[in-house]
Amino acid sequence: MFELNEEQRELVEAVRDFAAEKIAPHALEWDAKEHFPVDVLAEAGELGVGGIYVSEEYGGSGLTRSDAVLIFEELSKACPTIAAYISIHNMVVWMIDSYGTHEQRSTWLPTMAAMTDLGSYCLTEPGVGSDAAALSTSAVLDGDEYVLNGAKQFISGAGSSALYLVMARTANTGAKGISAFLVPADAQGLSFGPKEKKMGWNAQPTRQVFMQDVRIPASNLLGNEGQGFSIAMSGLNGGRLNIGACSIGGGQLALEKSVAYLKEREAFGGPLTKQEALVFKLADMDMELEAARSLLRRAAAALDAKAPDAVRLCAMAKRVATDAGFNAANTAIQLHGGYGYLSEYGLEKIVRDLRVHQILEGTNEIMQLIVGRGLIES
Ligand code: FAD
Ligand code: 2MC
Repeated sequence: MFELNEEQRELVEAVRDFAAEKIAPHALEWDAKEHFPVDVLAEAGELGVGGIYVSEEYGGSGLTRSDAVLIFEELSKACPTIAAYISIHNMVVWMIDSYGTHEQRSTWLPTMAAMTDLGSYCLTEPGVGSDAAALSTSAVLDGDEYVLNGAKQFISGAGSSALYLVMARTANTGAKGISAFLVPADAQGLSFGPKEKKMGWNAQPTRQVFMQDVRIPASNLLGNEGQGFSIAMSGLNGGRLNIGACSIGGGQLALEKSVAYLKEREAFGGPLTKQEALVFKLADMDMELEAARSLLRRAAAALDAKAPDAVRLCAMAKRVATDAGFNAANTAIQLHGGYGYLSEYGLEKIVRDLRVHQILEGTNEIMQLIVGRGLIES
């Protein structure tokens, strides 16, 4: 589980080269200018990261969750924001591939796997985040169409995506009354709020999504009526792993920058690496990242194997990895002194980007809730 095979090593190298050439040199500028690089995403699609675990038959790469966490760690060393958006897009395409009809899959997956069409995952609402099963966006069957009404909040990629995977209520039966729908960007009555001003994740847009009498063909229902919550949650299991991998990638880069900096920075008659207190901080960063990485790979293997404890392990890994990544990046700022606080050193961006990983795709408290419930219920 912990040693990469030959194919995985080649995959990691290809993604690392792509990220170093196409993403890393521009990451600070995209952040400052709030630029969403859709052209580079299409190039990432050519590399095969637009449908990592989508079947090859529909244009995907047919890889595993264990491969995906390697990919996201590498992408995120270049830019956690771009990596995380690619992960969200992958949640959407995986859900279509796993629960869609042949027609839905052949309509959407080839262009989405190529990332010439982008996807957004629409679960959260203005009044409902953690308690997702309480969502109120409605979908009512009218002849051979569903009519959707409601608002979604904090939707990544909104305004740029071609497809919105919307969770909406078809019955007043809690989680079991939720269904998933494929809403194309050109659907009448679909509109977007202004781009949110954020602490980080600036190289991807976050907007509200509004649906006012949006009519879509009944054939755009993904899976069955009432299956939407389960579809949404199963998409999130992999998303949580990937977001953890994005945090480890960002944290790892912060660690590497810190090692290089302490070797080079002189104070008190020698390089800062002579200060054992600082080297202990590096050691802690390394240990915590490695521990998180190991748990993440274990959780990815469990998801690949459809193991009964996969949900719980994904939740554990999400919390541990997003905390480890953020803490490493935050410590890196301290180790760089005043320079760590300057944008050009790239560390404050990592901290800003990784902070939200502790909040989204299920807050870290919700991860505790999932793990805690498992303990009490077993
Ligand atoms: P709340 O649920 O209101 O929680 C507030 C606080 O209470 C949190 O600390 C939470 O952990 C805590 N809390 C709540 N319930 C409990 C409990 N039972 N026990 C202990 N603590 C609890 N959503 C999407 O659907 N699609 C997206 O693409 C998307 N992208 C996002 C991008 C960004 C930049 C951000 C900031 C958010 C995004 N989200 C997206 C939404 C994100 O998933 C939610 O913000 C998150 O799930 C938390 O929901 P909330 O903000 O409503 O907080
Ligand atoms: N995987 C598969 N199934 C799951 C699941 C998971 N991770 N979590 C819940 N389910 C199933 C569960 O097994 C149950 O099925 P059944 O009725 O067949 O037994 C059903 O879903 C209902 O689950 P619960 O009874 O646990 O529902 P409850 O409402 O009590 O709690 C909770 C669910 C809190 C775990 C869920 O609402 C949750 O994960 N909330 C966090 C929301 C979230 O993660 N939002 C992220 C938005 S996306 C984002 O941020 C992006 C950046 C894209």
